[in-house]
Parts: sequence; C-alpha cells; structure tokens
Amino acid sequence: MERTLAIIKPDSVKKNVVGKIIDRIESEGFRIVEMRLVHLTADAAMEFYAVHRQRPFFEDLVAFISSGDSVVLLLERENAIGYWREVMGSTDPGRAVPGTIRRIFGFSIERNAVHGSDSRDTAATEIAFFFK
Ligand code: FUP
Repeated sequence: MERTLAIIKPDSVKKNVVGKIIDRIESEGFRIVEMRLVHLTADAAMEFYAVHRQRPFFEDLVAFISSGDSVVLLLERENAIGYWREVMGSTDPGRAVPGTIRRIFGFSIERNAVHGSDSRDTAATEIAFFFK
C-alpha cells in the first residue's frame, strides 16, 4: 500500500463538483485516510509550490490556489502515486486523456481541477505539509 496527497482545487470547489470527484476517487479503489477543507494563504501556497518559484506562472498559480477553499486528501491504494496521476490526467486538460478528471473538470493548465504528488519524496513532503 502506498499513500499520496490529492487536492481538489478551488475551481472544482467553486463549481460544486467536489462530490463527483470524491465519488471517482472512491470508485477507483482509493481509501480516504484523511480529508479536510482548507483555504490556503498566499504564504502557504508559496511554500507548497516552492519548486515552481522561478517559473513564469508562479504568481498566478499562488493567487489561484489561495483564491478559495480546496479539499486536501490523504489517499491510500496500491501504487497510489502513479495511479492517481493516471486518473487525474496530464497537467493541461486539453491534452489529458478523455475520461480523466482533468479532462472532465479542468478548464485550463492553471485551473486544472486537482493536484497529485509526483513521486514518493514529494508525497511524503506534501502529506506532512497538510497532515501532521
Ligand atoms: P502537475 O504535476 O501535473 O500538477 O504539473 P506541474 O507540477 O508541472 O505543475 C503544477 C501546477 O502548476 C499545475 F497544476 C498548474 C500550474 N502550471 C501552470 O499554471 N502553468 C504551466 O505552464 C504549468 C503548470
């Protein structure tokens, strides 16, 4: 069993599709270990996305992710990290495979509905960030 950190981002919360995304998470065989509604401050968002701080989209990304409530989830499943990234789809919803969450619910490369840890190291750091 492996654990990963998922975020249902503010665009999804505003669109009232949290339930649909959680339904998908459960039907894909993930166990929800922990779950919480959070409104990230800009400072917390900068810390969470620190690896992207030199990228041109960093300020917009921080503004977006701190623009409203998100749902953070600690998920458990066999191959949770890789499988959740498959279910999410690629970063740009327009390029994501049909049926993936980002393809269904994402609007743009920034407003792309959900987040998922991209490696074991990142998962450990991101889980610790939200769940002590
Ligand atoms: P992913 O792992 O698929 O979430 O993608 P990245 O780690 O590359 O990017 C993290 C977040 O930065 C994305 F979810 C959205 C944002 N981003 C942009 O806004 N513009 C870009 O060109 C790339 C990423």
